[in-house]
Amino acid sequence: MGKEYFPEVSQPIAYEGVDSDNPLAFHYYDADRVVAGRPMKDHLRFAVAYWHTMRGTGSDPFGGGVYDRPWGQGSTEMEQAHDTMDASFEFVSKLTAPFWCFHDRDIAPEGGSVAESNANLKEIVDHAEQKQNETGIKLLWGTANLFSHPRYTHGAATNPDPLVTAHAAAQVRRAIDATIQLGGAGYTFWGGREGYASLINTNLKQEREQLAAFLKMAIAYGRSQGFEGDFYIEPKPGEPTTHQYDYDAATVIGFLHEFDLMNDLKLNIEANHCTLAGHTFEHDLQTAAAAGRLGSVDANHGAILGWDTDEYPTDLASNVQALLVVLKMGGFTNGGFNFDAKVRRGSFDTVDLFHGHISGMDTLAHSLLIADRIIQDGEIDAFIDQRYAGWKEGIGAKILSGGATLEELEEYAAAQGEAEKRSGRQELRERLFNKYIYSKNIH
Ligand code: XUL
Ligand code: CO
Repeated sequence: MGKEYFPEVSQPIAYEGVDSDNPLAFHYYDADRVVAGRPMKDHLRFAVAYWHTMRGTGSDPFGGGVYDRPWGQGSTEMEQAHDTMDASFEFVSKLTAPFWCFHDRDIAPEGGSVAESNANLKEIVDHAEQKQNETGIKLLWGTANLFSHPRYTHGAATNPDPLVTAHAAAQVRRAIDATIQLGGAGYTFWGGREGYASLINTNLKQEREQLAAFLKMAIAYGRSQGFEGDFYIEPKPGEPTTHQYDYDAATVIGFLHEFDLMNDLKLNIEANHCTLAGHTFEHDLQTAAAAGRLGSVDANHGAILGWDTDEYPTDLASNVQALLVVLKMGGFTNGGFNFDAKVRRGSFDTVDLFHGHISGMDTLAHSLLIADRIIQDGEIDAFIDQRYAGWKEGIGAKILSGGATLEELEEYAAAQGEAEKRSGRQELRERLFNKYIYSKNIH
């Protein structure tokens, strides 16, 4: 074995149960424990995001990097890239997460030409493939960074200059190749700078057409190369552009319908993006799942700062609702929970990367247990079911099936008289939901 980057964790993180006081142990995540018919690890399919975990510097809008990572000390960028890959697989192995995720430019530096960038990427992907084989860690999804390079300032697929779009296409082609070589279960498109700041200088109609054409090209390429995994699109309302074309789950579903892409892409829903859009995490998850298009999740949390702070998920109530959606759709196919999360600027130590991930994994494992109990108890579902009982038969069923008319409904309303006012019992439901979180002692 080469250099050890995380000597503070000598053994893989183990499950020790809720009574453990060991911070470097799981208190809820017990990978092989069977819940709702499958092991926890297969429900949750945890992935570590290379960009935040390995390449995060602690920079924020008010100051540059503050971490001195031991894997960033090599004398050339390629040497650093190789060291970072080794460090990453050591981290993910010790964390016992089964998957990782990356952008092309996280793992290998951009070169001075398309050919050099491609060669850098290929060299590091070969290294990653060897590490995957050694450790058994798999790739949840790959993606291309189409937002950091200055050429992408006005967008990639939606740039006014098709030469910029061609550079983006070159990157996506090779990122898909890399994903295929690494056996990736998915490939993600996040909008990056696909949006605009002002309509005064923007052709909105055409930019959306450009984006659709680009996605179609990329999907056709992936399938022609034998990629059988899922393609995801990840909604986000703003940041970096003021108006992103992939604002939220509902907007993306409309876009997919408009451009006949509904069968080609699923959604990768990120918690902090939902809250930035003015929704809850569970709202966007339910919206995607209702359309049959929930593919994967970027797990994180955004507090009150008002930007995409990518904190580790710790909000049990919200994540229980997330797990309810995932369990009720029958679990992920190719997706999973990718920690698109980072340690705070002041969390300087490499051990903080473990604390963040362990915290997130335990939150989601605990949420899984609670969601499973809620489904088994059936009380919450029974209440909702009862609330909509009128739609199961008679006039309700007729409306839903498309068999009713306005004239017929007018007649029905006139004959029945006024509808009864029925309480939605929100306050009671909230209290009963909280019992699952706080007082039923589920572990
Ligand atoms: C940005 C974001 C990305 C995507 C992948 O907010 O979430 O990291 O997940 O490009
Ligand atoms: Co994300």
